[in-house]
Amino acid sequence: MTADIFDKTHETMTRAQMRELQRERLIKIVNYAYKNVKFYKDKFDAVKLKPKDIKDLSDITKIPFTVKSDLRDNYPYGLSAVPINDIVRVHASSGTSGKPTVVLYTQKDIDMWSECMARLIAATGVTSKDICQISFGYGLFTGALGLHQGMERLGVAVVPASSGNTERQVMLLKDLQVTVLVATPSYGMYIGEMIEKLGYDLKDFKLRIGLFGSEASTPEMHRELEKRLGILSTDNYGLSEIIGPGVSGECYLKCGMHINEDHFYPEILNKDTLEPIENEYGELVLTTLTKEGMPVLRYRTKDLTKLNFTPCECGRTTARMEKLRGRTDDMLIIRGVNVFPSQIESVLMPIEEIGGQYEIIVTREGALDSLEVRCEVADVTLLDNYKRLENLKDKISKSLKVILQLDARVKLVEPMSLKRYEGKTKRVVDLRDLSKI
Ligand code: DLL
Repeated sequence: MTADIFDKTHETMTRAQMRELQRERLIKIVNYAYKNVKFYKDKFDAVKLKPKDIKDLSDITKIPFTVKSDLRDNYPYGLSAVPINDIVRVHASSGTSGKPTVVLYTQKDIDMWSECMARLIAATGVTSKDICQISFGYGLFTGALGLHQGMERLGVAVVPASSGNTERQVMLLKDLQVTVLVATPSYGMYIGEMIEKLGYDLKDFKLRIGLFGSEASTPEMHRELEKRLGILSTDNYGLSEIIGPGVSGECYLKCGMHINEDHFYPEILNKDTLEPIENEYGELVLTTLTKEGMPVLRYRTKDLTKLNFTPCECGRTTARMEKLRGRTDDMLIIRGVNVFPSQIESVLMPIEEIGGQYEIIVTREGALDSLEVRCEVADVTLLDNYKRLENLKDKISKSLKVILQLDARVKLVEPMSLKRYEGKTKRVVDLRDLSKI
């Protein structure tokens, strides 16, 4: 398999050329943000920083961070760098509480976003001959329209199915001979389960590539998606505050997510000291280098990853970020041990006897934290066989113990009994705060 490079100029630059372009664009965006957004002027003035102090990429560390609450505090239009008549689109991120964080785009931003998406889509092997079903929810969420625009930019036929009504999703995939699926990995898994439940054979479908993103997923989860859907399953990453999807994505070789780093400048910082680090996992901090409507300087994503600057065998030279290990705020501390949900997922996915969905429940019994992992058995008859059930539970607990260094209670439940989500899945239920009451 190969994949066309959509923008040879920007995706195959030498490191020196890329750094020079980033330097020029950084200087420009810093001056632009300082001049047009009061929030940035105030932040710079508070630390006595002038735009002219930013001469080189390394000077970026002088710039104060931007965090999610800055967007909320300036709700809805406070961070706009242009008058409202130049804004052509408003999106918002799905906040769990309070006001959403609103993000703004000019037409130039939409064009840049579409180009960034088209690059990442082409890198997976998708071409204008493909038919793509978008099973992200359309609306304020950036996922659906972001992928939609990129697909159209590449000349792909788009089926804007949106999420929900999973039986109908399967019908559309089959009848319209869809070749590319876009969804969250967990919804992709649900669609795969529905295909099986409806008694179809993979031969009834023409699916060949999946672009999954918007939530954490392990390589094991992608292998499961490949098996269930008969596709190449790729991961792509982004966040509303920066643009939406389109920040980075895997090429068909799946060895890290290529960052559109001529538009989004990445830094990796030690998550505690916030000092720059190399070749290590840390918090990803992003700066938009070209965004016009709402430029964002040094945004703390809270996402943990690591960068690789070596050119990829696909021909692209853009920096690659490792699949996300999780967010700094996803990490559970259970009896003093750090646990990422992704570690649990990587244990569960390869186990044949269980399905692709799971739930993690953390409670506090007395002074002690307790971890329960619920998973569905693949074959319901197993629930009637006590010995096989106990053996399977034992096998899962032992594998979890090796990875987590922690005892977990395993609960096996009926197929299709755990809650399914059509967007981002909530895998963790942490009841510890409640149990303190
Ligand atoms: O989820 C943008 C997006 C849409 C990306 C569709 C990819 C595909 P938000 O709703 O603002 O934006 O959520 C952003 O989701 O900070 C990560 O924690 C998480 N996230 C996004 N993509 C991935 C991924 C969209 N591929 C937040 N792997 C980010 C792991 C991801 N986590």
